[in-house]
Amino acid sequence: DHLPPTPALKPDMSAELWNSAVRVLETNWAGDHMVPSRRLYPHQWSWDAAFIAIGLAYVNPTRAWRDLRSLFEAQWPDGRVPHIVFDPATAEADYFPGPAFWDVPAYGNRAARGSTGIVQPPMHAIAAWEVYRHAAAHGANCAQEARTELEWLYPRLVAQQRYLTTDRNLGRGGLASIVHPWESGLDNSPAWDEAMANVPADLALLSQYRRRDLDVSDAAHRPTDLDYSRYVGLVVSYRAEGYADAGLLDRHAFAVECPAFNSILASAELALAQIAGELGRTAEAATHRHRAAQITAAIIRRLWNEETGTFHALDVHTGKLTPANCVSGLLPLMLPDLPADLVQAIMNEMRSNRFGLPVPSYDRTAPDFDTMRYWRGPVWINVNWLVRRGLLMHGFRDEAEDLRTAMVRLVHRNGHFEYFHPTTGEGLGAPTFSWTAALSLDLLA
Ligand code: 9WN
Repeated sequence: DHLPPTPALKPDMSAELWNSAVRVLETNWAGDHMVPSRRLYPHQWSWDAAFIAIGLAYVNPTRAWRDLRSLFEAQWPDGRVPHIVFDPATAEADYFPGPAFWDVPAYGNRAARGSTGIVQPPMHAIAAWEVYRHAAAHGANCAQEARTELEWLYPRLVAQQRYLTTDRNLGRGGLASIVHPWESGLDNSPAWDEAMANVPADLALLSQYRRRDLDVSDAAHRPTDLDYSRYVGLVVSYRAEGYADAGLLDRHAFAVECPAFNSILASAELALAQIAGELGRTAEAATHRHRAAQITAAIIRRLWNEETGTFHALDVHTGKLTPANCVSGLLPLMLPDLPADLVQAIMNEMRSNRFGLPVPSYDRTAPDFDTMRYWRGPVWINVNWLVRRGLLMHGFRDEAEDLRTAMVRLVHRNGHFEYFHPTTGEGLGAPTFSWTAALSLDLLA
């Protein structure tokens, strides 16, 4: 059940990809932060900033730190890191929903810049540790800068974890709930279909606004209007009480525990343990390791499905696991303490005709597998990068190398697209997308 060995990459291919990735990151740099894409996403996004920093570490670590700092300057007093930090130089009409729609309360983010009130997967501790590890290669000044930035970030990363593990422990089982599909970063994933069916779809509400994304991308590649009407309704619901989390379950229609989000949450604790160790905070390092073990145990207890042999999202309102087989169910492979039988089950699932490498975002055999539409089929570089991390974590070196080579070829052949057609490899979505470029650098380094 092993793939045939892949031929080595040609040096000129690697050089071309490296140079084009650097150009994308140059184009998308906006002074003190990176935009995911100039036209489609003209602000700063949370988990994008983490993936971007991982790549910038090789070519411009100062910008990697600057990007993370810009994001965390917009952190809320309760510790939440907003999923978008708005650029005041960008017009409200250039992205929907913009800052006026989110209307976050004055006690919200402290920065002069506006933000949203929701979060995204907490990739930042992982990114900070990666950038720090690579900084020394750039000389003494960069090593010094890295130390200063890591010390600045550490308490903020801890506050982010506290918010997610405490205020967002809506299901009371030790996992963080997402309260909007945008919080998963896997926006229209079939993993939310069941839970979203219980969210009122108010198309009249949506019709009061203009979907800017449809002006700048192909509608067949984007979530539907029905999806968007629910997205907007969920913001209105969370916004009504100033994005407060106390009692949220009783007044908000969507609360889900995602295996990918929570695997990243646990991995962030492990990265914090390494950061704390580096900063000489030995006792705190042990606490972070303990928390990672607790989150891992809760993921297994709450999200594992014996029958499908994979992990699924849990709808907190109904207490049911959602049936869809999505890539998010494979991401607990990132967890170093995952028991061997569960690692094996994920590997079986990944090697089956439902997935294969590079992994699509959804089960290829599902009747509603959609090769074009966003998180319902296409291949994304960031999730494949996370899968590769998991493969390396558990010693699957050949598959990790095959996946690396496949990703490099995909991007080299098709461009730094936001996502890719899962059978033809055609580029879809935004054409010069920052995390595709940034993670290409990491794959080549
Ligand atoms: C909503 C920026 C973001 C990514 C998400 C991706 C997409 C936004 C959108 O773009 O979401 O947050 O407008 O569709 O799904 O993962 O962070 O690149």
